[in-house]
Amino acid sequence: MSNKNQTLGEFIIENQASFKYTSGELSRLINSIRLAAKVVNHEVNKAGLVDIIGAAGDTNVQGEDQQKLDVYANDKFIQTLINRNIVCGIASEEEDDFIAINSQDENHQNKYVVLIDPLDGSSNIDVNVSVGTIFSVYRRVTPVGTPVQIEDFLQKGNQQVAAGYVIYGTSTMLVYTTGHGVNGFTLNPAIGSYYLSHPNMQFPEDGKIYSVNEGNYIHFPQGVKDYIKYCQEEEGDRPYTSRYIGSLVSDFHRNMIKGGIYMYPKSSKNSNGKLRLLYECNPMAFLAEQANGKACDGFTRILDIEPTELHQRVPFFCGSKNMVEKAEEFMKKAQ
Ligand code: AHM
Ligand code: MG
Repeated sequence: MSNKNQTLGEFIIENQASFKYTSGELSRLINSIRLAAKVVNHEVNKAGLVDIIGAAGDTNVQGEDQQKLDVYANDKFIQTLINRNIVCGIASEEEDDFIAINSQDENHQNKYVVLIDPLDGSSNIDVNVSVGTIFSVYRRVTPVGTPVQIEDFLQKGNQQVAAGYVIYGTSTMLVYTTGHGVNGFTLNPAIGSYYLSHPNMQFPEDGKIYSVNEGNYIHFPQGVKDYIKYCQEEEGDRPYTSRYIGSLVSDFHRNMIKGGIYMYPKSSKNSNGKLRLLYECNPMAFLAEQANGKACDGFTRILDIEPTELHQRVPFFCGSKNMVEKAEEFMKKAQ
């Protein structure tokens, strides 16, 4: 039984037997993410003190400015996973292509690939707003001992074996699932350990918060406009509250605790929205479903979408079940 004094390390050991495949590899993987997250957390927290913030001058594959901390977080997560020799491949939102690990070594028995958004919402760093790391884990589909291939990464979200995020907020939390519910651990910075602070997290079935960048309103599809108007109507428990941080992990985390919906729809400017299926939407959708919530692209379950490329974008609606279903209803009606 889980208890609130339990550390993440103890929790992983205790729950290892309930993982689908019990070689201990997945436990070691979560362990290295927890370690890298501690290092990144330290760096994020001192961003205001040292001159580390600001664009690094590079642009990532989506043509956006990279902040220095993005690069730092990307390097830390990749290095930790490579050094600990736990995975056979990594794909990162900050890298153009996937990385094959130990691809020359036939004895290399690692079965898992990790997809990661090392520092999501990084445009918020220089204004001291919470950012996060998002990760997603799959079993490779090509034979163990051979170099990983693109198809190991282009799997549907319903094949994920684990997913989670780290939120670097007023406190730092690691929230993850291995398909047996969602648990949240808070870092005690004095000791350097994560404690189970939020066991069995659940989205309330209904919520009163909607999170969307309303600046894009005129570019949204009619169904989204109609749903937003519905949220604002004076009726029953409406109008709902509008809350948008612009940091997916933070908006999701709040909505999971309080009840709400997050939307990044397509628009006349971005035909597939902004968020990436593999690095952002799939892991958050897996977490949402494990927490009794729901995630879709407006019509289709996110976890059933067949990925066609690493950096693919999809519209994203995610949160409390009844709210997401209501949004779907409006989308369908307006079609
Ligand atoms: P990023 O991966 O470049 O950080 O972008 C993802 C972020 C999400 O965290 C956030 O919800 C969204 O972009 C905000 O976008 P916008 O400023 O267009 O509303
Ligand atoms: Mg991102």
